[in-house]
Amino acid sequence: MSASAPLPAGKHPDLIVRQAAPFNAGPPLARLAQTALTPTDLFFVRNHGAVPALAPAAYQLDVAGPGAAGRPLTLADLRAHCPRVTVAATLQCAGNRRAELAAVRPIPNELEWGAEAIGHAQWSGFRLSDVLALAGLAGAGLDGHVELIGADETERHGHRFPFGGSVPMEKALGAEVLLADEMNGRPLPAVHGAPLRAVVPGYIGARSVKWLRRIALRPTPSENYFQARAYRLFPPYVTAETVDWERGLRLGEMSLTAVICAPGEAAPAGAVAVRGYALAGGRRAVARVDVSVDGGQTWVEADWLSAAEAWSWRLWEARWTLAPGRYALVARAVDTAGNTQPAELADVWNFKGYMNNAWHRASLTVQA
Ligand SMILES: Nc1nc2c(c(=O)[nH]1)N[C@H]1C(S)=C(S)[C@@H](COP(=O)(O)O)O[C@H]1N2
Ligand SMILES: [Mo]
Repeated sequence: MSASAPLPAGKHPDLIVRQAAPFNAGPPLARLAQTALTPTDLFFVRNHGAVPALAPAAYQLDVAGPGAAGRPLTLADLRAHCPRVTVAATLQCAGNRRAELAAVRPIPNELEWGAEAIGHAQWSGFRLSDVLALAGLAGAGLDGHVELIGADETERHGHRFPFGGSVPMEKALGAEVLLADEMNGRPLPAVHGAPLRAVVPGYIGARSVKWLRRIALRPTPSENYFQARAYRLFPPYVTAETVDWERGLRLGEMSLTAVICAPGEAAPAGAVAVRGYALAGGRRAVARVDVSVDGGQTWVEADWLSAAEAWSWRLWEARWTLAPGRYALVARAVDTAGNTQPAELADVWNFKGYMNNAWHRASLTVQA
């Protein structure tokens, strides 16, 4: 890292920096697969603008909607009136694994993440449903959307505006959806959205809006650029030149994925352990991970290294005794609904580079 772009407070020097300013970085893959809970200093950071300086004592959250009290909420209000809850949840950027797609066909102007834009943490704070009730919005029903707007600003096409998005009301009222002020048992770090961020388990990371400034109930999804335009999924045959933005699928729940994290490019001959993570979208869970060392001709079922829990990835491991040579590793998951992943990158390629969940491949050289 250059002296002009220092590492944000509390972040690990081993992070792979994809962009220095705004700061975007994630951990080396081998480190990701080591612990079910990702240490905060290694947890990936995805920022669209500069980190806003928000003093906790002066912090105010605006809440708007039919019947809203109108008065902004302070952290003291939340702490006094909403029960504190803790949820372990995996956060994944919709752009995770974009580099593999960009190798198939270029994806200009987007961060080329490897498979490190994911992490699993314990988030503690207040249920969004309790905060809405505190603001006088308990009777809003299940229709509509909850808009979440941050305090950071970014620039697109000559306009400056805050990062934001929305979540369907039915999801927003789920007991797992939090406004968090703590991460892994410590105060939320500034780069991760202090003093208060949304955590929307099962959804793409972009909906977990950081530095939350405003919540609004709306009949339709947010008009914010990052909901209305970005984070839409297009088929491989649509390009930046031919796109009709309204036709793109608005991303919400994540898709099923599995990634090989270790042992890396080389290993000594003998016992070799292949490790990685797997994640199912929404409320679904991963049922099985298949791993191959011969490019998908033969498969073995991986063992679990972590428990099956709602909203959580699962770490897995498969072991072989391997002679010296080159091996083509492949991993794919199956979820509890029997869904599995597409084999080919070309089938999931899209010009924004989102939601790559093709079979994950890695090559391994076993040395004598
Ligand atoms: N206000 C704000 N919230 C945001 C972002 C942002 O740039 N600004 N990035 C989003 C995206 S795209 C992701 S993937 C997650 C990343 O969260 P993290 O940086 O804590 O890992 O935050 C989301 N929340
Ligand atoms: Mo993201």
